[in-house]
Amino acid sequence: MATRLDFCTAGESHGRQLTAILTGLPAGLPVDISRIDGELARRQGGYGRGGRMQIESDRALITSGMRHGRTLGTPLALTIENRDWPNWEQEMSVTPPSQAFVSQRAVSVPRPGHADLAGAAKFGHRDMRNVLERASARKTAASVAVGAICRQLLEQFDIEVVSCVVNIAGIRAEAGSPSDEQFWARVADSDVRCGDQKAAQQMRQAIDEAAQNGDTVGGEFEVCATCVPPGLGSTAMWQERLDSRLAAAVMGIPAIKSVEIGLGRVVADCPGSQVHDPIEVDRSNRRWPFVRPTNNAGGIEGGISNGEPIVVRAAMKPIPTLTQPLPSVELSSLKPQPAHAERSDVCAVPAASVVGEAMVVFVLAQALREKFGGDSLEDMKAAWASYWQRLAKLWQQSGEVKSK
Ligand code: EPS
Repeated sequence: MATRLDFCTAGESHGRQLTAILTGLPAGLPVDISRIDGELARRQGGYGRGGRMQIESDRALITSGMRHGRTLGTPLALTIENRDWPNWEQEMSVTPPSQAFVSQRAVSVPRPGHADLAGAAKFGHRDMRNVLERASARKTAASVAVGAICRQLLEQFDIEVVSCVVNIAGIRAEAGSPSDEQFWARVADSDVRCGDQKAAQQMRQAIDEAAQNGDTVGGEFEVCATCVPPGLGSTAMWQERLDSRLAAAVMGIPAIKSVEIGLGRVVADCPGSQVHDPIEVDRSNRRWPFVRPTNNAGGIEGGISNGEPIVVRAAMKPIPTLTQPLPSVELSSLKPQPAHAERSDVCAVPAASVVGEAMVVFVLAQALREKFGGDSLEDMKAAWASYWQRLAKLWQQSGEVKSK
């Protein structure tokens, strides 16, 4: 369906480029391309990244779907070059390499925790480079570029999405409230994307220690979306629930092992009186007169956005490429051998937090397109205005809110 916002990406970590195709954008959306590169730069940063980020300097090239700065309502295609590609041209050639070429980088000892072994079994590969190249989180650059475009759609409706790191290697920090501008400025300035400077320092130390020990560390990030209208998602079908879609999108980021909305797993330990958010009325807000003193639901009730900030938290496992490798098995001999090791990151939680933002942005933009439809931004805005008018009328008719 043309109005269904969707995207797919292609590209190997050390191949020529990443490609993304994004369908279902309305026509007439202004897109500032420099902002895509800004988001790509944010994803590239972060304390604990390996040598690869010194090579890459990601730039998105939009090749279709736009004219004179605005979307056409047709599929939008973009590419991001891999600057490491010239070092891998023969190794990653899409055509058969010359006969003289002997791979120095064939991978035959799977890394515990990586897609290597399961992927070799699934696809029938002997050289597990054929698995790891696409399993690599390099592809998340394409998702972030897509998110940067979808974010510009959300901004047309005043919806904002931010994220911060709340745990690295077990060192925890609180997420700030969405309105705490100083907190978010500290997050933006922090190379671990943490707004608590003391915790950030300890996080850096933990990353340094892991690097010294040939080890890696994981952590958690939190994404928060504000000004999301009530009514996105649905309770009708499991696939339509906003929470199930956010969970799938964030779980789809490489290395994510858990996703929580609002209070998350803590709901299991508490009585209903301490979990559910009371409903109060603020009569000065005519179109949405409901106020919640708490937001344990993380902005979603029954799979539908309820007008409160949407809060998604995810846990990332430590990266499986260890320079002090774990025991494994060489696949052709089945003899024990330390796992494959190559250049990698020690910690990618700050980058994952930026990717998490992009995925939440995408799901919200998709749900927004579903609710407000239309072929152009103008159509969408008309549907948006009429929805808010309908809501305002509903509360006026119920006698709860007197018109001014
Ligand atoms: C990755 C390993 C590292 C990361 C890479 C993901 O790359 P390389 O093997 O080339 O050193 O830096 O992430 C990126 C390239 C990126 O852009 O995020 C892996 O194995 O998943």
